[in-house]
Amino acid sequence: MATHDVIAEKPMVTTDNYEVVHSKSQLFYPEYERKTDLKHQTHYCPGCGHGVTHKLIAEALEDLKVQDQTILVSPVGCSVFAYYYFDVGNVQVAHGRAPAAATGLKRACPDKMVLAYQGDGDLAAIGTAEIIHAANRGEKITVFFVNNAIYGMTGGQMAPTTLVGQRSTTSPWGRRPINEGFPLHMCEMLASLEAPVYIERVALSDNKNIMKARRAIRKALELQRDGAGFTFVEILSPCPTIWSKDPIEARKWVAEKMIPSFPLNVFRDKKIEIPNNNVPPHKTVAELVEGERKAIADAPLARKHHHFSELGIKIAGFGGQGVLLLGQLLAEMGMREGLEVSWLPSYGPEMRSGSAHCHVCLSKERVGSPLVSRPNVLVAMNEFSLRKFASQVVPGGLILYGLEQLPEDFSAPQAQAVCIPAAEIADKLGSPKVANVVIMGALLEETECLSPATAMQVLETKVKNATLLELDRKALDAGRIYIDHTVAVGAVTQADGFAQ
Ligand SMILES: Cc1ncc(C[n+]2csc(CCOP(=O)(O)OP(=O)(O)O)c2C)c(N)n1
Ligand code: SF4
Repeated sequence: MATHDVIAEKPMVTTDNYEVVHSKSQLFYPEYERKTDLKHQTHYCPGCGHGVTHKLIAEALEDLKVQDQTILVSPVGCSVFAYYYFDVGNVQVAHGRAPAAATGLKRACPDKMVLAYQGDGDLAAIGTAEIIHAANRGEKITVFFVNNAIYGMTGGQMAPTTLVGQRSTTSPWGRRPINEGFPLHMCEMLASLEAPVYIERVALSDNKNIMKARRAIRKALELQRDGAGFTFVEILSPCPTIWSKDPIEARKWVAEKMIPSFPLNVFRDKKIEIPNNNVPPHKTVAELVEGERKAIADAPLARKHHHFSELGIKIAGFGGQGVLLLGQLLAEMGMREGLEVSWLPSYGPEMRSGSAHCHVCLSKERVGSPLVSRPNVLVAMNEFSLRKFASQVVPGGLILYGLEQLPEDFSAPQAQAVCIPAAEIADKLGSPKVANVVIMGALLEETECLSPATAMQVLETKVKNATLLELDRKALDAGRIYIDHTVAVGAVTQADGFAQ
């Protein structure tokens, strides 16, 4: 009681056998944001482990004198309102994302104590990836993991930690490993990683274990204060309401059912040295922004009279053919010529050799949408893309097909089609990789939308290898020359891609 104030406004209630004393850590707000008659108490159900865990954390922070340096990241779940109680810096994040948010906070404010507070649904279901990667990176945060073997807030659905045989609204016959798998043991999983410095599981089953929980919570916070590394305390915690038990029975259930499945243990307690060699040069955000601003200001801007007010280009092919890069180059060229531009990639999960396409807008006005659903120009680097997108091309638009001739049964009467065997030309130049630059040359020559000189400027800034740059220059020229000397312009689509 020495360090914690007795709340004066509530009179002490005397019962026959004992006095009820409302007391709480000074680290809690004096009053909670609740209805007037509930301002002295939390919203947690009687006997809920969240209340006890809050008290243990608050007392530890108070005793460590770190209230003003603490940032608490609250989860989604019954404890979502932790920020109504803890008088510290508070952030409330999306479901499961506390370790990711805590990572950012700690990296931005390394001198602060950053705590993530999470339930088992939050941490071990929707947030599994975040906790594993934060632990694996050895983020210097403390995570308090309140495991009550159920989703409390949403009315008792099965959690990853629900015990085998335990009933929940989504496992009404009891959890069956054959159907729902086994409970996840987060401490054991995290202890298989190299970076964490402290991992302990404790239980709120009886006073002795609550005292152990108190020690574990303090130890984790002390380690963070001393800059040690990733610390994690799992707290087996009663949820009397969802378990349909009174608070005493619920505590017994923690002891008798939960602890055998989730053994209490210190899984990790050692100082870990994470190698910190090869440190990249550090720049502040201001320096980075300034550098970027200067690069843009220094870039030569070739203001050019463009014959269009807006040009939508769709570039499609297989992943690996450089279709996305071609779009980026065009967008960058557009910027250099003072146009508004956008570039929007779209590719399947397979990336390399799967189909990929991108949308490029070049415009004199601000771009309304980066999506090009009715392109003026379609660059199709393979037959699949040609067939897929040709019908989208606007009447009078252009199809630039990256093969020698169009498929025999193909027609897109609304558009002009020009064929250019880009891969073949690139091969002859010495590398199939520059087929996209051959196509770029053809596109610039055919549409005159941007200047070839700007194309070379952009390539010069992107391609550092002199041999490759020379190859790109040749590819650009080859594409232009092919259009000038080999292709008849003004054609309507014929099977061979040439004019009638
Ligand atoms: C993205 C998203 N998905 C689902 C939900 C619904 N939801 C709210 S709390 C919760 C589970 C909370 O369970 P747990 O983390 O165990 O916390 P407890 O309430 O038991 O303390 C779920 C699924 C949500 N709010 N947001
Ligand atoms: S439902 Fe369970 S976890 Fe939620 S406040 Fe009530 S006892 Fe606590």
